[in-house]
This record gives sequence, C-alpha cells and structure tokens, in this order.
Amino acid sequence: MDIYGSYRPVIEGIMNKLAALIESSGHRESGEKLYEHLIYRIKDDESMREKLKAGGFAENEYNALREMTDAIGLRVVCLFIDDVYECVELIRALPGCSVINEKDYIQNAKPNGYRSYHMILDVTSEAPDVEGNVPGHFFAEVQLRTIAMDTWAALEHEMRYKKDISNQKMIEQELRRCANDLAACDVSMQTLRKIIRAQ
Ligand code: 0O2
Repeated sequence: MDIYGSYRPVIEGIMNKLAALIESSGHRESGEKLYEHLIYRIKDDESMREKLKAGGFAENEYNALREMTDAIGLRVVCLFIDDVYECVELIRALPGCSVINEKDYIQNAKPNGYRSYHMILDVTSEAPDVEGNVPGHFFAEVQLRTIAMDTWAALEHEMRYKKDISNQKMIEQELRRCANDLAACDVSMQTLRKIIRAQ
C-alpha cells in the first residue's frame, strides 16, 4: 500500500504547480534565468517509511503528510550565491504559499560542511488535506544551493551509506575540507562575476 494513499495525485499536482510557478517566474527582466536547474520529486515510499520509522512514527499517510514536511521536495540549483538568495525571495513570494520554517546552512554550514538554504512551505490546495481541511494545507520542502554545494551534497550523500569504515575521522575531515574549498570557489566566482558586470 502506497504510504501517501489516495493523496498521491494531490501532492503530485501541488508539486507540479509549484515547479511551474518557479519556472515561470525564475527569470530576470533581461530574460536571464535566476537558477541553473530545478528538480523535484515525491519522496519515495521506502525512504518515507524509513524516515517515519526512524522518527518513531507509525507508517501511515497522516504521519507522512503532517509529521514529515518533505513528501514534496524541490531543489533549486543556482550558478552563484547571490542568485540563491534572489531565488529565496522568489519562493517567499509564491502565491498560495507561506514559509513556515527556513534554515540558512549557507551562512551557518552544518558541522560536516553541508551548505544549502532550506525552506518549508505551507501550500494551500483546493483539495482537502489529511485532516479534512478545505482548502487543504500541504507541506513542501525547497532546498536552494549553488552547483558547487550541490556537487558536494551529492558526493557526500553517496558515501554516507558506507558503514564500518576504519578511517572515519580522516574522511570527515577531508569532506569538511572539500566543502570549505568549494565554498571559497563560490565566493571567488561571485566576486569575478561582480567585476565582469561592473565593466
Ligand atoms: P534525502 O534522501 O535527501 O531526502 P532538522 O535537522 O530536521 O532540524 P534540516 O536540516 O532542515 O532540519 O532537515 P534535515 O532532515 O536534516 O535535512 C533535510 C534534507 O536536507 C535531507 O533530507 C537532505 O536532502 C538534505 N541534507 C541535510 N543535511 C545533509 C547533509 O549533511 N548531507 C547531504 N548530502 N544532505 C543533507 P533527507 O530526508 O535526510 O534525505
């Protein structure tokens, strides 16, 4: 049985609508895109069940949609740090959405080096939600980051699942060092763009 039950088409519809809104408004006046790419997904059944179990929640559609906030997930990947913050404002202004939580892991990187900007949205939908409210309210998580941050997160995510490694401490230090190097590159690239644009 699907963890989202009869709500799957509803959350897919909300996700597609959010993506379309971002795609239609993610441009500067010059036509230049504010972000490099946008990806989105419904958290798959297995991952959602694992996350519920890890949090001590029963595996049902209510908990998947009310206790968890990332059944709907979108990721906005930008070229430059400044663009990430422009996109944050774009997301904040999306119609039918309010930001209920946000974390700036760019200004305050996680101890392992992870950088990204996280926003949890409360999205209003014509469809009833899992509590029977009409209009319904559904959560969506938006992650915003640069290509460099995205590269690091993808590589670290891939390696995280390897258990029982003997040189754990060295690997953690190296991952942190790589994250810091990439963050320094982001700052340099941002500065270069400013210099070029000022000419
Ligand atoms: P998946 O498979 O990517 O969906 P919280 O710590 O709960 O107060 P936070 O940090 O916003 O608040 O939430 P959380 O649950 O730690 O992280 C949310 C998502 O951000 C994760 O989803 C990851 O996608 C990403 N993320 C957070 N920390 C890291 C990290 O250290 N490395 C990488 N690669 N990604 C991270 P899931 O459900 O964990 O995983």
